[in-house]
Amino acid sequence: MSTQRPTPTHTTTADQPAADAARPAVSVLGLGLMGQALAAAVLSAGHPTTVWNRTPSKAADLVTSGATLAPTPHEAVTASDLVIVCLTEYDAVRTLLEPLADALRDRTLINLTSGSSAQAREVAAWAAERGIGYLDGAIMAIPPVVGTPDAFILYAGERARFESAEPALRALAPAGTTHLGADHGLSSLYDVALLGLMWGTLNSFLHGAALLGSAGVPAAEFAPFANQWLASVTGFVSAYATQIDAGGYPADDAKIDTHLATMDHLIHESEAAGITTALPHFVKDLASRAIAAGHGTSSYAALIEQFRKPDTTDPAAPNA
Ligand code: FVH
Repeated sequence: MSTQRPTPTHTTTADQPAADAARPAVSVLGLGLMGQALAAAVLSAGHPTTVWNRTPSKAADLVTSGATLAPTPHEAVTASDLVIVCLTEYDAVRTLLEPLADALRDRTLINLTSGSSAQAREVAAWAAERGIGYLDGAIMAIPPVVGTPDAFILYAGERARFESAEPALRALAPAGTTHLGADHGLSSLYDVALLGLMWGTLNSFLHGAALLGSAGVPAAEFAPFANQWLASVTGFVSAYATQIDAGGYPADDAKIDTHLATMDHLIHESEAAGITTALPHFVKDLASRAIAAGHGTSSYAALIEQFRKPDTTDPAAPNA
């Protein structure tokens, strides 16, 4: 992943271009690590940019680069039709925005704070009741990547609202600005689904690195093979997605029975190396349950049925 970050153009506040249809004014509330990157990206793209932060000193670099620091959140909101908010969590967003409802009316509010789908839908309902256009977004990038072609940001909410904001939003993710659908909860759901994918993948890499490390293999020697294998795994993802949506799991590649035997090898090698077996045991448990449900000769995609079940602690329950 590239860590290139756009360098803000150095202009004085007086040089700040007037808002026009192509580059409408944008306000950014919240200048943590991410908020500063968001504001720098819109500023670099030529949008007149107003910023506000509870701790004003965090705006110093942006102001040097040409942003206008609003003394109050109300003044930040009224400076632009497009208002981006990125705080630590939703409760802080609600507390900040509640007294600004009148000022936000008829503007587009874009919330890029991480939270749950329920919180996103709740803020959307609050905004709808007050005549505020609302998009909820999930940033799939770290701050240095914002504004580069590697960034992608997923938005949920009314499509027409997204389309009118899209040209400005492209400043944040020039090659990855996507509308998911009208349900405001979708961005949060995608966010955690993708983060879960990342953690699952990284945990498996780390387990493999620990296993190979026990034989004196440096992680840097394992990494190229891990990356090559991950490229193959992306092919499995596409093929299994088709099977999941079709509700049938023909084992064109390997049966779950075959996977299970190899999972035992991973457990035994981990035991022999003196490293944790928690992850391979979890993986084997899922496969065993799928086999118990009659999917021994199905493809690996049949495990979806195990993921669809709630957890239970009752050993007599079918999912236990
Ligand atoms: N940083 C990242 O890589 C991830 C990438 C994916 C998306 N996340 C989410 O972005 C939200 C903000 O994250 P951040 O990295 O900018 O976080 P901080 O640097 O800690 O900045 C937090 C800002 O929130 C302000 N703030 C917090 N509570 C309040 C409040 N009650 N009232 C007003 N502002 C508040 C804080 O202000 P201050 O402490 O500077 O005065 C910062 O501006 C987050 O949801 C990530 O999950 C980032």
